Amino acid sequence: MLDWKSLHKTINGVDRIILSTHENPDGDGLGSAYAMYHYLKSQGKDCRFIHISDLPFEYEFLNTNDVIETFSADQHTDWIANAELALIFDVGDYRRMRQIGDVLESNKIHVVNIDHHPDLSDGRFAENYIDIEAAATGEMVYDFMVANDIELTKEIADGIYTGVMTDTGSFCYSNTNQKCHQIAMDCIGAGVNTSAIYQSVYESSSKGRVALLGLILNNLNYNETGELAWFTINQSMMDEAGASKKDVDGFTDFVRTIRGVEVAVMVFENSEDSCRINFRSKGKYIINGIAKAMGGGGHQLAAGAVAKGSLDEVLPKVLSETQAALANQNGHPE
Ligand SMILES: [Mn+2]
Repeated sequence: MLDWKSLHKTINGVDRIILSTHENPDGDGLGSAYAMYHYLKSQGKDCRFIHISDLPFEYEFLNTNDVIETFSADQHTDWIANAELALIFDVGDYRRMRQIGDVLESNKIHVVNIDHHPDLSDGRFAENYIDIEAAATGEMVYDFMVANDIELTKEIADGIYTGVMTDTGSFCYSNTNQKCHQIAMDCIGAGVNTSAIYQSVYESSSKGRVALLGLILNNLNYNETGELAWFTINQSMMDEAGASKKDVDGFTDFVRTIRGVEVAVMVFENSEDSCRINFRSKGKYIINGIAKAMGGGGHQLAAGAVAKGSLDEVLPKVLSETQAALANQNGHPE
């Protein structure tokens, strides 16, 4: 059990608090920080929720009164420099805060990591609250509220529910358990409109996203056994579809839904010399070791990495690492 009362004490002792999450934020990071933001506001704290990316369209519903801010050095550096505490949610890796992490570090801010990703022992977190058993960081925020007898307001519950819903694939993935459903029940009790959140997140695809999905599905690749499926996205596909970077989220989950596919892999050409890689597994294979070998990390069945190099350079490496890992886990090391 994590000592959530101790975190509460830390919060009570300060006034100015920055909340943040990882770049390319997802529903868990955003929902967790949003829930905590509203608790801190209710306590009269001088807090701001600042992250490094643009807010994805499907999470605009969390942005009531424009409380979610995108970092800009001009607007935020001085304010962050005078913060007494930083609460970072779902980040996975300190570096995924980008410039916000640099500002925190250079001003020696007390940074608390609240996460269900494995501990990377990055010395820059002053405190770590890590629970790799938690289905979502939103579940940990729920634990914090319960441990400190904090009532779930509608806003707090909206954030927690969004985190748990998105990280469990709407309560379908293998990490879903009784507690996830208990949290959902408590959130509904607090007034959360679950179908409205579902629609905002999953039924608001841009036309560019759907066009890009069409291009991907026409160019899917399988290994001999059909257990591994992979696809690539390059800049010309992005241009042809009129898609933006955030449109690619969730494609790997979709490819995993194909019958017989155990592992789905995406290699996305971020720029001429950088690729973003996503791994998803149905459960037969553990894939975060592959992500780690590529310089990334994540959960056993959902992981990722950012690798230096062009698509043509990175793809063969990803495929050989993945094929080797699958063979190894089948008891046939190459
Ligand atoms: Mn998460």
